[in-house]
Amino acid sequence: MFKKDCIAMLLAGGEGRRLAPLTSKQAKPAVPFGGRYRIIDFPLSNCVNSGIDTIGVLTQYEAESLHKHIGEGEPWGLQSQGDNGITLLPSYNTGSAEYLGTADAIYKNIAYIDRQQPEHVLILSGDHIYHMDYNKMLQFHKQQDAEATISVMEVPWEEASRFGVMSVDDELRITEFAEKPAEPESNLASMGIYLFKWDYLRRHLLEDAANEASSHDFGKDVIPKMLEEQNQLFAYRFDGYWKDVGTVNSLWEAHMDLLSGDTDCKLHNSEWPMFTRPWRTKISAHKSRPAAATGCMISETSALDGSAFQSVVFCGAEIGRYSEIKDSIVMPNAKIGRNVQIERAIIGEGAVIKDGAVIKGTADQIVVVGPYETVLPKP
Ligand code: ADQ
Ligand code: ADP
Repeated sequence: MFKKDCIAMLLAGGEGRRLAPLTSKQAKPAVPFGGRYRIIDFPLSNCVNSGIDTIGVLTQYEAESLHKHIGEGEPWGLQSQGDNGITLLPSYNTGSAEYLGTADAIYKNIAYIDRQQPEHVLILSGDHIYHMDYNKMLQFHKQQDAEATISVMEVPWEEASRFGVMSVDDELRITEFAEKPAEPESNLASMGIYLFKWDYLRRHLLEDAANEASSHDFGKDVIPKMLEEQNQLFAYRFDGYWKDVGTVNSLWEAHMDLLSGDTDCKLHNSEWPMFTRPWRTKISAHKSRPAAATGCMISETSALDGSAFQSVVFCGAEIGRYSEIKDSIVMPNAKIGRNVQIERAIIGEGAVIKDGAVIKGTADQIVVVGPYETVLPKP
């Protein structure tokens, strides 16, 4: 086995309660995104495009949905050979029923990481929409001779309390860190993307595991502990598009960002290709009426017979005659009947909306129909 420069560990086990009911039968990273992808395709494609060829995917909640999607890793060219390529690391394989937190998930897979003998380990999250060259972050991390590097960006002040926030000095050395503070003193937010020297992280994981007072979470426990020791922790500024799609409204907003085009996170970019496992749909040919859509992203394998405005219609979705879809997301294989009105809504995968139904969200809250749910018209 060769010593590796950098491997990635992708945390994909979170329950995603705030995305309910979209996560009722699927892990959050398996939730559909962008017409034909799933959220986890973003970090996976970023790894491929950054030349990282060894990825451990840590699964727990509704693990099966991710295992089916990832399979042997063939859509990403990452079929595993020994420990190379993608390796699924479900909590039930570690001899323990569950990962207690994000740090515990990595701790329980120390043996897997040790086998790779990596110099550095990149920790990724499975619920972010962004294109990022991890190599640039790795170069920065090496130049600083950092023990740990956290990818950061400024977020709107009113959202800062949803994140880990920090202060840095002129050289971007982290001086303070607070995980989701009620009253944030900084809007420089952690993107939950970490690079560590492996021997350094390994020591901290062992210490954290032995600490009974710890919740075994990177943001709550491990990062603050590292900072206490006054180690070389650096912030790496990312200036592209990045969105944590952990809530219904943020998932909806990220789709609207795609439509408005004012994001550098393009789905069709030959320099940063996106890879995915294609969906199975019953619709094979282009069936939509071309004039029926305004400002939309309409999948080639959908059948739009009604009309759509500022909406994303995924593969295999069907929208019947005289139905109107506005500011909405229609996920794969959803079936929408005739005379249906949908506005500011997310229609889950395989949902069935019967003729004449009306589904409307409000200015503050997007309404969601769960996967495989049926909605009837009000009598
Ligand atoms: P959160 O967004 O709250 O904060 P968290 O719930 O810790 O993130 O989940 C991070 C990733 O780990 C997700 O992809 C999730 O699916 C996965 N995960 C969660 N629990 C897991 C478990 N037990 N086993 C396996 N995987 C698990 C974090 C940081 C903040 C930072 C934000 C940025 O703590 O500091 O600002 O990410 O989004
Ligand atoms: P396959 O053909 O690969 O065996 P399926 O067609 O059964 O898979 O399912 C494809 C996807 O749709 C999976 O993610 C599965 O979880 C989901 N799915 C299919 N039918 C249902 C259902 N009735 N309820 C929930 N999820 C479903």
